[in-house]
Amino acid sequence: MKLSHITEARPLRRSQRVLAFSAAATAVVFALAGCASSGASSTSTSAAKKSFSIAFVPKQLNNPYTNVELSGGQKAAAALGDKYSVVGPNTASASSQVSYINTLTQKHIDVIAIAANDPNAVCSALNQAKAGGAKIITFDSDTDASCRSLFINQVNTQSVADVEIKQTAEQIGDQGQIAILSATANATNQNAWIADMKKDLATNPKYAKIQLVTTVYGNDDDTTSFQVAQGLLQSYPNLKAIISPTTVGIAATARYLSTSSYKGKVVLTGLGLPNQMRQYVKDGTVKEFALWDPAKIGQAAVYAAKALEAGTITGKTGDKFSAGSLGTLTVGPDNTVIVGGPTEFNAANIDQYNF
Ligand code: RAM
Repeated sequence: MKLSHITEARPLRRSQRVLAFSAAATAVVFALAGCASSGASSTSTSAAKKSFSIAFVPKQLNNPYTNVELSGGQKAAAALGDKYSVVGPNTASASSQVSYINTLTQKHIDVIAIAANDPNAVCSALNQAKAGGAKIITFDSDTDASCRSLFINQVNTQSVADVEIKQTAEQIGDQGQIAILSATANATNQNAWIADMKKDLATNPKYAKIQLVTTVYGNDDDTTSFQVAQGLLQSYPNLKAIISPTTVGIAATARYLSTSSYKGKVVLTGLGLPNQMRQYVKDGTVKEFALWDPAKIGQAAVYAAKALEAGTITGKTGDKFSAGSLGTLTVGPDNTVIVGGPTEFNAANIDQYNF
């Protein structure tokens, strides 16, 4: 199948699992089946349509995690015969997605699936899309609940916090200073995980001697994250561990630690892609980290979109839909679908994973 790009796009090439994006592209849209949208209104005819158009708006392009997520969406849309496209900013700042949403509204895309960089900054644009007939799904990072029908959450929020704190506490003997190196300050998913980590630290007596000294932001930019990690270790000479619940942040921090005097002394945990973290597990920089298969999020989003478009679900709690190889997924509280649980990676199992 051919990938075609529509607006301001530079040439894209297709790989088996991971889509490579141009670092300089300001807007990239590519689609299976030739084009992103037929231009037809979806308002009243969607249920009768044979196929629909879904556009993914990730937090940012050029993020390896995003690319794996999208590969799952692309595959599912191809399997279902639906039109798939991606458009989004190169940086994950709060309002960077707004203009892309507006363009999708003008194109009458049937479903917009967005990983929000900010819970509220995109809402008015999404509401306009909705008014034009589009259905709105969030994935990875939610908006305010009023701005979407459904949230495809990779994993239960509290379970992410629990695994992060557990892996960290174990390695520092349940005591000492720790810090969090997050993505952007507004990211809904990051902030939800951080809030639950703070709750764990405050309420579990086992963690009473662990002190969270600061949260810093690498903005899901590799260079910024690397520099912020470096600064963190200079500012807190007694730091025992860094938790980086972002794939960009943990990889950059691991790279910094791996050639520094902190290697093997300062613990690094967080959420990382096994393919990015493998070398740091093997060289002893990192002992354990966690994640899930991001491709499943893209897949779940496409199947949820299909069910919304067909009118078999509305996104209410208790709704069920078939999601291909993921089986039947159920909409839980807060119109949220949980795709799976976190997997813990270490030297013993990391070679079993390829994403
Ligand atoms: C980064 C992004 C993304 C998050 C993953 C774990 O790539 O911040 O939103 O879910 O890490």
